[in-house]
Amino acid sequence: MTYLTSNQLKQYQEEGYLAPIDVLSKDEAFASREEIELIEKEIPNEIDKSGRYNVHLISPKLDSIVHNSKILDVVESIIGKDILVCSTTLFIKNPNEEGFVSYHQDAKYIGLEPHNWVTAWVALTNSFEENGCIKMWPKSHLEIKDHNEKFNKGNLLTRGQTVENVPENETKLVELKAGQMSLHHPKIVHGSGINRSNDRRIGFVIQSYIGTNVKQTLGKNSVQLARGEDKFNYHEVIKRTDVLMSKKNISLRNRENKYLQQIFYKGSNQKGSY
Ligand SMILES: O=C(O)CCC(=O)C(=O)O
Repeated sequence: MTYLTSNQLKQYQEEGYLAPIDVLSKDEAFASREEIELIEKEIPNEIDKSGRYNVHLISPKLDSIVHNSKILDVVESIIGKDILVCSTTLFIKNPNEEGFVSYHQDAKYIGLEPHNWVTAWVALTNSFEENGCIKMWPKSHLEIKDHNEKFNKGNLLTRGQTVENVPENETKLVELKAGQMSLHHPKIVHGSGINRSNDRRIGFVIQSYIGTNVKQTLGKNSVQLARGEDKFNYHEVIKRTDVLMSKKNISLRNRENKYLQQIFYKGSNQKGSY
């Protein structure tokens, strides 16, 4: 077991994020990429745009990342020993596409309260400045900031949620090799630029690991127990998969993704493509 050291924990608490952390081998990361690409080939458009959520429910390789004990040890250091998984997102940026992520805070629109949760961003390809890695604004996690909803072209966020006037000179690149992860706090301001390389940039994001005391205040999320015990039982529990693309799990995933869309667009009269 490799829990965070007190220095690493201090860094997370003070800066709002922590990286890089080695969690998968390069081969494991590549095998997960291959499974994603197989799904893309077998069921075209299934995991595009608003289908990018909860792919771990139909992919055994992504399921095993979500329940990876190295990741859970680190997560336990932050949110405690009772851990639920509450949805995942694939952030894929293809070369020659305009995809970017505006600066935002996850806690502003995800509905998970209290903020006893953490997001794990696992690199399935290298993620560097050139292909649009995440940029964090250290120490910005101390308060919730105003966001504009821009629904702007190329923005990979559902409503183009944007914190304006982020001081670029204070932001830090989070460069990761395939198999490494970063962790970020619910309130840290972060975003990313476009992919200027010749290969895809794939981030598999467990968004998020939540303590069992966390409620979904904007709608409904089902969960999986990742570690420990759930004494609160606030959420419906769904099974893990060991079968690739099973029909049953495809429909379960569709149901979960409809719940997510209701959360993401709550109170909005405009619908984006994610
Ligand atoms: O993958 C990216 O570039 C951004 C991801 C993100 O916003 C997140 O994980 O919360």
